[in-house]
Amino acid sequence: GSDDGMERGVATKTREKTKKPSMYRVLLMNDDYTPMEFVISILMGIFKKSQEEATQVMLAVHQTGIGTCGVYTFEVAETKVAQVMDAAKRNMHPLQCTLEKE
Ligand code: TYC
Repeated sequence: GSDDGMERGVATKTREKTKKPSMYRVLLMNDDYTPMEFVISILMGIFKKSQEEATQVMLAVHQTGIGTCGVYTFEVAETKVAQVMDAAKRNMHPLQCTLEKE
Protein backbone atom coordinates (compact mmCIF):
# COMPACT_ATOMS: atom_id res chain seq x y z
CA GLY A 1 0.00 0.00 0.00
CA SER A 2 0.95 3.69 0.06
CA ASP A 3 2.85 3.64 3.36
CA ASP A 4 2.47 0.12 4.71
CA GLY A 5 6.05 -0.87 4.06
CA MET A 6 5.03 -3.58 1.61
CA GLU A 7 6.59 -1.94 -1.45
CA ARG A 8 10.32 -1.64 -1.61
CA GLY A 9 12.48 0.14 -4.14
CA VAL A 10 9.81 0.79 -6.76
CA ALA A 11 11.10 3.94 -8.37
CA THR A 12 8.97 5.78 -10.86
CA LYS A 13 9.67 8.87 -12.91
CA THR A 14 7.58 10.69 -15.42
CA ARG A 15 8.98 13.04 -18.06
CA GLU A 16 7.43 15.96 -19.87
CA LYS A 17 9.52 15.55 -22.97
CA THR A 18 10.17 12.43 -25.01
CA LYS A 19 13.77 12.08 -26.18
CA LYS A 20 14.45 12.74 -29.85
CA PRO A 21 16.68 10.02 -31.30
CA SER A 22 20.24 11.01 -32.21
CA MET A 23 20.61 11.49 -35.95
CA TYR A 24 23.48 10.29 -38.11
CA ARG A 25 24.84 11.62 -41.40
CA VAL A 26 25.70 9.08 -44.06
CA LEU A 27 28.78 10.36 -45.91
CA LEU A 28 30.08 9.37 -49.32
CA MET A 29 33.79 9.72 -50.12
CA ASN A 30 35.27 10.55 -53.50
CA ASP A 31 37.79 8.29 -55.20
CA ASP A 32 39.40 8.20 -58.64
CA TYR A 33 37.90 4.92 -59.89
CA THR A 34 34.23 4.49 -59.03
CA PRO A 35 32.17 5.41 -62.13
CA MET A 36 29.94 8.46 -61.80
CA GLU A 37 26.97 6.43 -63.07
CA PHE A 38 27.47 3.86 -60.30
CA VAL A 39 27.43 6.58 -57.61
CA ILE A 40 24.26 8.04 -59.13
CA SER A 41 22.61 4.60 -59.10
CA ILE A 42 23.56 4.17 -55.42
CA LEU A 43 22.10 7.56 -54.52
CA MET A 44 18.87 6.76 -56.37
CA GLY A 45 18.51 3.14 -55.24
CA ILE A 46 19.60 3.32 -51.59
CA PHE A 47 19.01 6.98 -50.74
CA LYS A 48 15.84 7.41 -52.83
CA LYS A 49 17.06 10.50 -54.66
CA SER A 50 15.79 11.66 -58.05
CA GLN A 51 18.18 11.45 -61.01
CA GLU A 52 18.76 15.23 -60.78
CA GLU A 53 19.36 15.24 -57.03
CA ALA A 54 21.62 12.17 -57.26
CA THR A 55 23.69 13.84 -59.99
CA GLN A 56 24.10 17.00 -57.87
CA VAL A 57 25.23 15.05 -54.79
CA MET A 58 27.62 12.89 -56.85
CA LEU A 59 29.18 15.97 -58.48
CA ALA A 60 29.51 17.71 -55.10
CA VAL A 61 31.37 14.66 -53.72
CA HIS A 62 33.50 14.45 -56.88
CA GLN A 63 34.48 18.13 -56.54
CA THR A 64 34.90 18.46 -52.75
CA GLY A 65 35.97 14.95 -51.75
CA ILE A 66 33.03 14.23 -49.44
CA GLY A 67 29.27 14.72 -49.23
CA THR A 68 26.11 13.86 -47.32
CA CYS A 69 23.72 11.25 -48.74
CA GLY A 70 21.16 11.74 -45.99
CA VAL A 71 20.53 11.95 -42.24
CA TYR A 72 18.86 9.02 -40.45
CA THR A 73 18.45 7.31 -37.09
CA PHE A 74 21.37 5.01 -36.21
CA GLU A 75 19.82 1.72 -37.39
CA VAL A 76 18.75 3.15 -40.75
CA ALA A 77 22.10 4.93 -41.30
CA GLU A 78 24.03 1.77 -40.38
CA THR A 79 21.93 -0.31 -42.81
CA LYS A 80 22.44 2.15 -45.68
CA VAL A 81 26.22 2.25 -45.12
CA ALA A 82 26.28 -1.57 -45.21
CA GLN A 83 24.19 -1.60 -48.43
CA VAL A 84 26.56 0.88 -50.13
CA MET A 85 29.69 -1.00 -49.04
CA ASP A 86 28.17 -4.31 -50.18
CA ALA A 87 27.18 -2.94 -53.62
CA ALA A 88 30.63 -1.35 -54.06
CA LYS A 89 32.37 -4.61 -53.12
CA ARG A 90 30.13 -6.72 -55.39
CA ASN A 91 30.89 -4.38 -58.31
CA MET A 92 34.59 -4.14 -57.39
CA HIS A 93 34.54 -0.36 -56.91
CA PRO A 94 36.58 1.30 -54.14
CA LEU A 95 33.68 3.55 -53.09
CA GLN A 96 33.70 4.34 -49.37
CA CYS A 97 30.74 5.30 -47.21
CA THR A 98 30.67 6.11 -43.51
CA LEU A 99 28.36 7.39 -40.82
CA GLU A 100 28.86 10.36 -38.51
CA LYS A 101 26.80 11.54 -35.54
CA GLU A 102 25.08 14.82 -36.42
N1 TYC B 1 35.63 10.66 -58.91
C1 TYC B 1 34.90 9.61 -59.60
C2 TYC B 1 35.20 9.68 -61.09
O1 TYC B 1 35.75 10.64 -61.57
C3 TYC B 1 33.38 9.75 -59.40
C4 TYC B 1 32.96 9.61 -57.98
C5 TYC B 1 32.05 10.51 -57.42
C6 TYC B 1 33.45 8.59 -57.17
C7 TYC B 1 31.62 10.38 -56.11
C8 TYC B 1 33.04 8.45 -55.86
O2 TYC B 1 31.68 9.20 -54.04
C9 TYC B 1 32.11 9.35 -55.32
N2 TYC B 1 34.85 8.63 -61.82
